[in-house]
Amino acid sequence: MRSHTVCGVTAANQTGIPTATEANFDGLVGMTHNYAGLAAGNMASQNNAGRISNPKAAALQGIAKMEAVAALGVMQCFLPPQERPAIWVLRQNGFTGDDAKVLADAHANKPHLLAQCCSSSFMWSANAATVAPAQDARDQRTHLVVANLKSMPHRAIEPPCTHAILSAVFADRERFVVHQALPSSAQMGDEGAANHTRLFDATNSQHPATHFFVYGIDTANPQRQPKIHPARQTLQASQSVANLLQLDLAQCVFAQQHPDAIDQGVFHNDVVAVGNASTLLYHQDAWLDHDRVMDALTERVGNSFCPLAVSRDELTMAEAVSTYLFNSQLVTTTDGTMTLVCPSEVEHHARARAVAQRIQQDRRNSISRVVYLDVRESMRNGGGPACLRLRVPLAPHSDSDPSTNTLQGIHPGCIFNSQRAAQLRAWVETWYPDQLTPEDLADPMLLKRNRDALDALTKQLALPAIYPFQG
Ligand code: SUG
Repeated sequence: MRSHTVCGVTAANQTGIPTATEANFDGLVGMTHNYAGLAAGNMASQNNAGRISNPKAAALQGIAKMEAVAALGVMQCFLPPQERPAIWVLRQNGFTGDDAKVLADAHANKPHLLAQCCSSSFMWSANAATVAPAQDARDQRTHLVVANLKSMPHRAIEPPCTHAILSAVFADRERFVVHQALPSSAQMGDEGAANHTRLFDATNSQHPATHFFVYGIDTANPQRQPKIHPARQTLQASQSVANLLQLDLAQCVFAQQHPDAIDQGVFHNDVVAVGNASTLLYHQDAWLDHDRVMDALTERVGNSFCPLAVSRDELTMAEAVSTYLFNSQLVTTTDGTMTLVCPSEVEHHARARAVAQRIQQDRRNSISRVVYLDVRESMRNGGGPACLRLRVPLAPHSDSDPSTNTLQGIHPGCIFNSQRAAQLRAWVETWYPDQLTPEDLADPMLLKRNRDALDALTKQLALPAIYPFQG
C-alpha cells in the first residue's frame, strides 16, 4: 500500500463553509426492535441472536443521538418507522384468517419467517436509498434511489414502504425525484448509501463532486468473491444507481470490497470507511486494488483530497468490525472543522480509541473533535451511528434568498428540533415496550399497538397515509 495518509497542501483550507448543506435523516427505531440473528455475515446480528431486546431504550438512544448530532450544528431530520409485523408478507406466504390467527400460525410453523416480518431493520436508514444532490444531477434535481435490499429476506420487505415514506418527505417534485428500487434480480443487489460516498472539494465549489461506489461482487466477473459470507452489493446495481441519479460517469469511481473483508464481517462498505467533503477515513484492507482506487479518487476529488488510512497494524479488521470505528459519522460543524461521532464501543476499546485520538491530534486533517455516543441497542444488531442515518446533501443556498433554500422542499414534520425531540420522546414512552422476547412477536396486541402508534405519529407529523393499514 502506498502511503496516502498525508493530506494535500490545501487540506487546511477544508475548514471553509461546505458547498452544500447536508441533512442527516435518522431512521426512528421501531417498537418491534429485536435480536433474531437474521443477517448472515453481520457478526453482531449473529452473536446476539435470541437476546432480549429493549425497544424503548433503543428508540430513546436514537433520539439522544439525533440531539447530540443536531447540537454540532448539523441539519437533523428523521424518517418514521415502518409497520411491523409485516402481516401482508405472512399472508403472501399462505397464512390465512384474521391477524391473530396469522400471527399464531406463523409463530407455530414458521417462527423464522415471523421474525423476518418483525425486524426493525428499516431503522438503519443508510440502507434506505442512495442520494445525489441537484447540483450533481443532469436535470438539476435531487435524486433518491430506494435500495432493493434483496440479499436479506427481512430487509427485502422494506422498499415499498421506504418509497412511500421518502415520497412523502421529499414531496416537492420540482426539486426531488424518488426512484423505485431496482428490480430484485441476482445481478441487482443494492444496499443504498452504506456503499456510496460523495466526496467534494470544499475549497472549490466549481469542482464537480466525486461519487464513490463500493460493491461486493461483479456478477459478470465473479471470480473474486467472498467464500464465507454473502456479497450484498453488485457492481451492476451500483452502475444502475449512478445512472438513475443522473450522474456524469466520469465523476464516479467504482471499487470492489476486499472479499476477505466481507468474510470478516464487513457486510457494507460503511463498516470500513467514512467520508466527508474531501476527507476519507478508511481501513487499509477495505478494497481490492487499493492503489488504483486511491489514484482514481485523488485524480477526481482534486488537490484537497485527504485520505486517512488506518493500517492493519494499528487496528485489525476484526477490531474494526467489533468496534465500528469506521461506522462513525464524520460531520462538518458550525466552526467549519469536522467532528467524528463514534459509537461508545470505540471509547471502550484502547486501540480503537487511540486511532480516533491520533486522527484528532494530527493537524494535517480537518478532524478537530471526537465524540462518543451510546447506540448500544442498535450496535448489537450491527448498526452504528453511520448506519442509522441517511445523508441528503442539499443544494447550496443563500440566506438572503430563501426561495433557493431546498430545505423548504423537505416535509417540515420530519425536521428534528428540541420541540420535536420532546414530542418523539413522549411518543416512545407512551407506546414502546421496555422488553421484547421472541414469543412477544406473535402477540396480536403488539400489531395493534404498532398501528395505533404509527397512526398517532403520522398525525402529529402531518404526514399523508404511508402505511398499508392506512389504506
Ligand atoms: O442489514 N442488521 C442490519 C444492520 C445494517 C447496518 N447498516 C449499515 N451498515 N449501513 C443488516 O445486517 C440484523 C437484524 C437481526 O438480526 O435481527 C440486521 O438486519
